[in-house]
Amino acid sequence: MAQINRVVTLGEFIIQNQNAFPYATGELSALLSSLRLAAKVVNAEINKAGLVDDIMGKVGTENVQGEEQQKLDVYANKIFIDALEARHLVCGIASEEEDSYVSFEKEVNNNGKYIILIDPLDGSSNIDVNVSVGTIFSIYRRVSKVGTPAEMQDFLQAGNQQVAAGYVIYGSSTMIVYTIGDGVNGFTFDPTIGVFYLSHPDIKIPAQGSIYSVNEGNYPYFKPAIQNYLKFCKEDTPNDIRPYSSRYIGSMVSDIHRNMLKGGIYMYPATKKNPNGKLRLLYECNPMAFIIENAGGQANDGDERILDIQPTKLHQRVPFYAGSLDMMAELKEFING
Ligand code: P6P
Repeated sequence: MAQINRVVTLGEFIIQNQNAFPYATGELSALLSSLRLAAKVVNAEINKAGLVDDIMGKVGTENVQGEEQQKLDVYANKIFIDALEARHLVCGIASEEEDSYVSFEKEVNNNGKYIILIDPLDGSSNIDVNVSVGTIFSIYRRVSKVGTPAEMQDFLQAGNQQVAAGYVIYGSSTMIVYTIGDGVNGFTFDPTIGVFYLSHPDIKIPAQGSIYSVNEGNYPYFKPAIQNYLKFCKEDTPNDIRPYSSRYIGSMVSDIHRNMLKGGIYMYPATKKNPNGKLRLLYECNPMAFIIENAGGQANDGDERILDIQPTKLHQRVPFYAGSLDMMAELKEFING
């Protein structure tokens, strides 16, 4: 339980640190507070999922990825889009749950200087089995003319142009973790007072970790270099540094959050089913890469830095390797041969 006299709330923290935001400071506060509000609403619904049948399970539709939409996927998508549209700073949104980007055609939104990319509920297939899930968001300044509707070019910016990125993890406790490019801070939700307070200041991922996260069921489809790295992770060594521990819960936000706090590497290589990898560059890999690099880690596609990849499609997928510096260096040695 937070000690009131020591609580720094998310709202206070944003204001205290908004001068680090490279643009109009009040705008970041408004953007993050709308995301905070939406996170509280979605959190309340997720926490009921075990009790209220009508919000669990599948809608019976598929998203553009061909993935069955969970009822909470669709719900979370609407909550975040509505919350961001209402703040007028955002001229458009792209979401995993929307075929194309959503341009807020209202005059007041056309004057918005920002666009947001979002995975409203990542790992949602885990909801029915009570495994933690997350929301991932990525914020850019628009490149198209202010006063006009959002354009595709606003969404196809390289990850190194992000002005902010973060995730919400709906787990044993609900947290918001975000960066504006000057470090990473985590805030834990106290439902008794309805406030996110600073619980994990200046998160830094340990340079050396001993956790590797990958779906080993795809092992037969991995390139030999990745297979050899996994064998390396499992080798018995006299100094007991290895074998590493395998931890993978099928919810990227949770896997990466744990690895960021304890040290580790998360991998989603290309597979037979997903020859370009499964994870989406714009609203999963770029925001998580921005966060991990700001926590002192690395993220690449096996070759190129994730944040330097020039996107060509809204829902494009990339292989994704991210985590502790030393473990990423070990992996690189296997990839380079
Ligand atoms: P697999 C969830 O669908 C997700 O996008 C990530 O959150 C997660 O790490 C990965 O896919 C799980 O995929 O193929 O291992 O079930």
